[in-house]
Amino acid sequence: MSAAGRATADVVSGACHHDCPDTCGWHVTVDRSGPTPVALQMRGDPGHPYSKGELCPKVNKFLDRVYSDDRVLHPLRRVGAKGDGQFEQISWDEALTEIAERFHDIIDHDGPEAIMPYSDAGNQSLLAMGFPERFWNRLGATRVLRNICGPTVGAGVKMTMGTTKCLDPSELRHSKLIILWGTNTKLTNRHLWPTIEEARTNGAQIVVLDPIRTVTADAADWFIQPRPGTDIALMLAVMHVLIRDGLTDKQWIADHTLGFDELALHVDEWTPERAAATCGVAAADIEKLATMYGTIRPAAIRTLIGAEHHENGAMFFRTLACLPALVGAWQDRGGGLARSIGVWTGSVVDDDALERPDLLGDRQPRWVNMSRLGEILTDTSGPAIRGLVVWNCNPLVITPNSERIRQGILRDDLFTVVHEQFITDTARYADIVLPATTQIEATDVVAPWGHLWLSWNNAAIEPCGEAVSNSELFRRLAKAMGYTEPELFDDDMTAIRAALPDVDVDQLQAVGHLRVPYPEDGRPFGDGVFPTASGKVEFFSEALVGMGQPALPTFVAPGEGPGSPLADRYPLQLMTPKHHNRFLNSAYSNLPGHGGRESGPFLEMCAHDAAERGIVDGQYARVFNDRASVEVPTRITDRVRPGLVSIPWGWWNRHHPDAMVANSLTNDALTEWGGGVAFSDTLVEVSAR
Ligand SMILES: Nc1nc2c(c(=O)[nH]1)N[C@H]1C(S)=C(S)[C@@H](COP(=O)(O)OP(=O)(O)OC[C@H]3O[C@@H](n4cnc5c(=O)[nH]c(N)nc54)[C@H](O)[C@@H]3O)O[C@H]1N2
Ligand SMILES: Nc1nc2c(c(=O)[nH]1)N[C@H]1C(S)=C(S)[C@@H](COP(=O)(O)OP(=O)(O)OC[C@H]3O[C@@H](n4cnc5c(=O)[nH]c(N)nc54)[C@H](O)[C@@H]3O)O[C@H]1N2
Ligand code: SF4
Ligand SMILES: [Mo]
Repeated sequence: MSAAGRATADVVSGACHHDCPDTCGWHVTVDRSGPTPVALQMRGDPGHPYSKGELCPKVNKFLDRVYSDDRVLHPLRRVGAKGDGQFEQISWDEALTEIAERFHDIIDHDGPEAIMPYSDAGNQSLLAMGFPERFWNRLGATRVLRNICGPTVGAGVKMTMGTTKCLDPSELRHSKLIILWGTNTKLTNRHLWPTIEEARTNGAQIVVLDPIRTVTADAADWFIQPRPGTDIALMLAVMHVLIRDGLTDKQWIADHTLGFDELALHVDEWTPERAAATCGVAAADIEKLATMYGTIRPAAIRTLIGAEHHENGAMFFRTLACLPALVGAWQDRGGGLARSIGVWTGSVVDDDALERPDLLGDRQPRWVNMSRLGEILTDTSGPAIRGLVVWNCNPLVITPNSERIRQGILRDDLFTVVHEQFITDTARYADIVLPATTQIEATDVVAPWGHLWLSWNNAAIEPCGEAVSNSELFRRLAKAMGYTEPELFDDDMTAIRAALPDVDVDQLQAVGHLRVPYPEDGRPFGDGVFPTASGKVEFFSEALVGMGQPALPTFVAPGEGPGSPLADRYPLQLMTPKHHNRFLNSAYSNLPGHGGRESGPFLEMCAHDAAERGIVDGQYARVFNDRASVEVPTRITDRVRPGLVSIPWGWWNRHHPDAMVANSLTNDALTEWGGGVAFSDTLVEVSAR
């Protein structure tokens, strides 16, 4: 159907924009009989090759979000104190004039790097994430490394394999052993679960490794519960057993790996007993896991990002990537390591054409890490940020050490603009709030990270109120600033075509989805060639030595963890995982009926740790460390092991002020490389309130 044809149809197809591996296809039924088209219904698109007609519980109710009474529909200016949430409606012209005046003033006095954009993948579509970069390149702002989710996995894997490319998770249907290592598939990647069940029906065994007994662990054939942040020790012991028992693929190792002898010597001391003491998993279970991994083929390891949230997060993935090489798993269809597949879908995207780094000219921008926002806004020793623009992100809820961010964002000399659909915890602190469209109000393309189908999203309705898409916002800002470079004003179709130079964009729009190139035999490394310096899988890495890291996979305990000096005062480790099938990160927890406003966060604790502190089930407890103190009801459960507590994450402070947010407590130390952050290396103490 032509673009015009689709636009007048009653059913408009689109694709989910959420930062979720599944990128589901949807159909929106639109009533065009009145003066303004109204979306009546949203359903999964049965023709979408991956999601096959199913959405998740939150997006099934997406229209509640679109038509919520709480939507921001007009530009707003702060009238009360910062954080009070008092705003008055203003016109777009007033908002843009004020922003441009403030920005020019900041640039004149402190230079362009005193302005900082802050965004992540709240809408992970191409234009929504990429087009704004053109504006920031032109302005020369301080830039934020978007490393809070995923890049550390890639940075780890790359040191072993020379690439961040891994197995298409849909290939798991061919596997006979599936190890879900630090990923909560049933919750976070639900449309992969049917593939896993299909493999199980064909005889596959499903093993889950997670410090928390998740819904995915409940569904596994075997659940292993290591202490968080200790899996590297467990992996070294698995290697020990594989080598000791002759379960490695010697020929493949000889042909396609570097440093096996050094590795063998190194793991010789990592007996299952030694690892058991570190990770809290019985030595017999480590033996059993290694034997399964060394004898069952094809064997696939599936991981996402949960385990990167530790100080040794990059080493976790560097070490994990060694395992398939030891057993020659890459030879088999359905064997190897599956992680984000964004590098495959991203291979058809020309990032430079989308983001136009040439607009920077000779300037080198200042880069800062998004996880250190609290420090960036409060540290007076470095250049001060005086202008902050937030979109696609809710840092007051999602970024670690969030009380420090709150302190920073309260600064009188900081001018904050937030482009949002709702008055989030972050938007409450804005000087100007600008209304953002939802995915059914703007055309865009999504390059997924959980499957290979590039997906087209049609705008189904006109923007609600005066909302604008991210690309339209930055066209307006460019004009208000007086910029004249034509690229800043490209319309959406021009920018999409530039970003997808080798894709038949008309066909993608007509069909709605298009599969990106991937090896036809399903084996990304069937030839055993890897793009490292040696062309092989590197058990021993000179490149890591150059980065000041150990050459061989090495377990280093985190600075904030059990056994560290801080553990004398704060003996419990806190995890703050995704938990809710009606939230997507911090989104939806403000909407009635999604279980957010109504319920509130809680503390999960084992009976032993609770009894030691005189805490009973349901009782409010105080969870505290040097960063914050929060009060939440306790749930006594065997889902967490002794020494570990969990506060599921995603709720807003605004609805649960005593609880603050889980991230009030979390650690903002960075991973050893890769620029990730150690949310899960957080120590706390808990007391009865
Ligand atoms: N319903 C729902 N779905 C979502 C999201 C959501 O908020 N809600 N968020 C989306 C986003 S942004 C992402 S990135 C993906 C993430 O998808 P996942 O990576 O699957 O999700 P996480 O919950 O971050 O982490 C997975 C698991 O890692 C475990 N983990 C943490 N540390 C360790 C460790 O040291 N060792 C081991 N073995 N396991 C560890 C955690 O306990 C957790 O259960 O999910 C996406 N899907
Ligand atoms: N404690 C703890 N913290 C975590 C995690 C964890 O597991 N535990 N997970 C981390 C991970 S994996 C991630 S990815 C991050 C996610 O952090 P965020 O990217 O901040 O996640 P979201 O809650 O999805 O926030 C996106 C915001 O973007 C807005 N939005 C959606 N679409 C658009 C649009 O088109 N335009 C504009 N302007 N705004 C839009 C939404 O309304 C929402 O408020 O959180 C991280 N933080
Ligand atoms: S949030 Fe994920 S599972 Fe839900 S509709 Fe979007 S892509 Fe699908
Ligand atoms: Mo994420």
